[in-house]
Amino acid sequence: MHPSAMTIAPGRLPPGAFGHNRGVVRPNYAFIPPDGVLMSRLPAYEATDVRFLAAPVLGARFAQFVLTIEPGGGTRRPLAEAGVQHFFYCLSGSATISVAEGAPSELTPGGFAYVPPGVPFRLRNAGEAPARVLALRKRYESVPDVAAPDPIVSHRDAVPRTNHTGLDGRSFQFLLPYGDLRFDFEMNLMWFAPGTFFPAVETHVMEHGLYMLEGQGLYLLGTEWHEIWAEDFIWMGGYCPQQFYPTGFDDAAYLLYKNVNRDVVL
Ligand code: UGY
Ligand code: MN
Repeated sequence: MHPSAMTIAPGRLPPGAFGHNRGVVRPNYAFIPPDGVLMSRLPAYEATDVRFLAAPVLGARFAQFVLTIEPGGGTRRPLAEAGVQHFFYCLSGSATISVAEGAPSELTPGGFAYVPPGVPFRLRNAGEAPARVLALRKRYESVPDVAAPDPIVSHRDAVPRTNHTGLDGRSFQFLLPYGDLRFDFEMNLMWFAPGTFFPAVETHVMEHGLYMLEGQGLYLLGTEWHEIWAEDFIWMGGYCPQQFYPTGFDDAAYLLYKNVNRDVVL
């Protein structure tokens, strides 16, 4: 009998936890289901838990994490980090963000914000339920004669769905302006209808942070396939071979970080 089919008394756990971790951590990628990601707190936030998904200690050159902000919680005061950009994507609940001198905006699920390097922001939960916000911090790679980007606060419903591949069932939402050299990373919603899949295994210099939003599938990392579903996270370092093969009856979607628009450092 599968442990999930057993009747277990309250306060007890079914057998099967030992040795059944879907997660793996390899030198150039990591597959991280949420179950084993423990929480911490951040000094700049109150009534807020943080769960780090990617960090330099893993090999990533950025940090990605989920904030759970209790009602009345959030940044203690305007927070600004010299040379570091922030990106926020609301997963559930709602959070109020103010960037620089801009008016406060409500981030509801699918709402997002880009905060340029060094620009102060406040992120607070004025609602009555906890807010879950996927967050990313990346050191800005400045380029002579290219200005840093302006702040963005928007919602995925305001971003067009495109498909440059010509393949049935694929679609993309580029949450940050695509091809704009001021930005040194992309945050892209990747949509897959049942039946579609990557035409080839990708192997590229860019790094990824992938947060699964909905649906399910099989993900190739290096030479191993992993079954993936909502709330799983993947870090892919540069040149990690990767392919996605959706499964199930519904669309699959993930939010994908990708560093772009910069030369390699020699
Ligand atoms: O654009 C990309 O690099 C994307 N196709 N990779 C991915 O989804 N793993
Ligand atoms: Mn890729």
